[in-house]
Amino acid sequence: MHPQFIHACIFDLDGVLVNTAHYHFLSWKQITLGWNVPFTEHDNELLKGLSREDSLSRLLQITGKQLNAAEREHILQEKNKLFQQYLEQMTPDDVLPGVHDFLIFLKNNNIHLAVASSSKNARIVLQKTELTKWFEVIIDGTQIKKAKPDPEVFLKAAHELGIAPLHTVVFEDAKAGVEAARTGGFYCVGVGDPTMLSQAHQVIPDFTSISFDDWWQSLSDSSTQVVH
Ligand code: B16
Ligand code: MG
Repeated sequence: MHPQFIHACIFDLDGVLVNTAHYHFLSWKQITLGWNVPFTEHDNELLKGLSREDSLSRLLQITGKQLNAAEREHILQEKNKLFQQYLEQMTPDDVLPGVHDFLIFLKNNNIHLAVASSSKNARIVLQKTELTKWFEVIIDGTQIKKAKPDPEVFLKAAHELGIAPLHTVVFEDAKAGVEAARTGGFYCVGVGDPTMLSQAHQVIPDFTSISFDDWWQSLSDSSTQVVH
């Protein structure tokens, strides 16, 4: 992909634009403490990007815990209550470092911007962190039938922007999200740990550790690479 062919960037929300990925972990952690079973940040990597329901299914697999349908429903509500308590305290300071500067860089290059998140809380998060104004299109967990790793959320965002996946870069911090982006035919930049995100075309640690101009140029090489 050559930079001149990029017309849009689509951002995952939790873990890419804001630090809510950690709040999801803390909420699930509190649930598992109640069950008296171990659950680590490493286990949590497998839940990232999945819908709330799919996250619970994966959590049950990991911990070996069994729940009936009513208990499942109760836990889903409890987890969301815990998560929403963290959201209450969110401010623009929760935007991850380098994000604002990167959005300015993209706008200066006339790139269209969208958010594509599995979260049903995405709009509250964007509002609390004052990020809403940056994005022409926002697709969240309430607008899709199939969550990541299905590409629906990204395809819907690209469709609403009116730009083909071929001309769009997706930024993702989750394995399931990288898979979704690649299945949808997008160029995918992983944000975080290269060992977890090895299926991405490129992996960057975060938005503070790259030169935006160098990154822009690096898109010319479409083979998998890690940008330090
Ligand atoms: P909610 P993203 C995802 O958001 C999170 O990564 C994932 O951990 C969470 O389970 C999912 O949203 C659902 O969130 O419970 O708020 O509906 O990374 O796709 O922006
Ligand atoms: Mg994420």
